[in-house]
Amino acid sequence: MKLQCNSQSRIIPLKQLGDERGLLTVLEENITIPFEIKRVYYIYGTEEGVSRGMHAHYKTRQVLIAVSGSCTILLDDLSRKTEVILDDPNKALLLEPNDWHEMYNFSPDCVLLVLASHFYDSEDYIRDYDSFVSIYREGLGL
Ligand code: T46
Repeated sequence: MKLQCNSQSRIIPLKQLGDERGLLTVLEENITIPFEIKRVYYIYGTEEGVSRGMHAHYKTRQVLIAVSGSCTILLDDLSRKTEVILDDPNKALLLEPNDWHEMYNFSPDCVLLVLASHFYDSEDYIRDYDSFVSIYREGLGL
């Protein structure tokens, strides 16, 4: 399956395979996922009212999929802020390094699967919003 990423929404629709036994969705690096996958993690058991994220990255690209339940992602790439509801295991959200992101409204059954282009590195995080603005405004020449 070819990558179909709407650059406006960053949503990657995933192909659902199914038969009488149930459903199956495939993720392949550099095919459905537009990078080499170095790391996989998942977020679950999030309490009501909790927000996570609130950072951007220097290098890491990521794809987020709510494989169970739902949550909301706020994206801010300095040109616009977008809220995306992930509530379908066949809907993936591409996060670029310069996307400031926050995750909230987790349903109790939410399992948020994340595929990342880089190994974990705490130095790859930009956790201060003002720093994010100056780093990416300079980078984008805004
Ligand atoms: C992101 C969003 C979508 C590790 O040791 N290795 C890892 O690969 C990750 C992802 C986390 N950690 C440790 C670092 C912290 O002590 O796990 C703890 C929780 O991580 P954090 O507070 O960064 O979790 P979130 O949900 O705020 O953010 C995570 C990712 O860290 C981040 O890259 O983009 O999910």
